[in-house]
Amino acid sequence: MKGLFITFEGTEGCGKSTQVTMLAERLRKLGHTVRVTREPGGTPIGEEIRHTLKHSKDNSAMTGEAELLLMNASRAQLVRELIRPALARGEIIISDRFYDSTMAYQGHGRQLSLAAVARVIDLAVGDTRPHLTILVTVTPEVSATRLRSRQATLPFVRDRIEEGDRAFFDRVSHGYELIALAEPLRVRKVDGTGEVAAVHEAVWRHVEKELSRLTVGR
Ligand code: Z5A
Repeated sequence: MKGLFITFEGTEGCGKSTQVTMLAERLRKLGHTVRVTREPGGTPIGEEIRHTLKHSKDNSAMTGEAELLLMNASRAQLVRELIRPALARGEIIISDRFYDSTMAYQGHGRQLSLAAVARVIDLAVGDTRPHLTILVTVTPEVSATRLRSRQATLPFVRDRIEEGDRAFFDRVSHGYELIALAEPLRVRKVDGTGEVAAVHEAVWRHVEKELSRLTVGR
């Protein structure tokens, strides 16, 4: 198999982005070609969709269905413009969120039909599926504390999705648990509450196994 596709998932503030950066650096030091991306976004078209989804001043009335389709419009572009070509070249691609986010947030969080969500995801990704997904878990309290401390250092930017209530985010967390239970070989849970370096070592243990199994570009 050419290339390796790794995704990171979890609730906001769990530490995914920090871990994505650390993993990419470690893999590059070992000589691998690594491409990092994120969802929604990752391409010029996807980044415009991201703005509409999160920050556009006129997005308050967005329906769950529109949100589902926009997430997957961004994803369809990312898969074809970036992920498939990178995998075909034998590179390692790391994405900060992918379709498990849609099952967790639009399926479980917004309570859309899980079957309909799965159909839309199928159209967006086809057979482009992650080889490994790291689900970083933290309690809602840890997540809130981290987000507060980060917000204190940045100018305020309204984010429509973060305006969801506690029940919404509880359903999202529960959704992630169900996803991990359903696909234990692909989705590996990592406790995100420890020190950054300790979390990275736990992530690395899972990634290392994939590296020895796959032929990836160097
Ligand atoms: N969404 C969706 O609904 N459906 C979909 O299909 C997709 C996405 C793909 C994207 O938001 C939103 O879109 C997201 C889901 C939804 N919505 N929400 N709400 P985003 O891309 O802007 O952000 P995010 O993905 O939610 O994550 P984040 O807020 O950027 O956080 P993070 O990446 O998980 O964490 P971090 O930035 O690495 O760390 C947060 C802070 O904690 C930071 O100050 C770090 O320095 C600190 N940190 C990190 N790790 C640690 C440890 N271990 N100890 C202490 N402090 C730490």
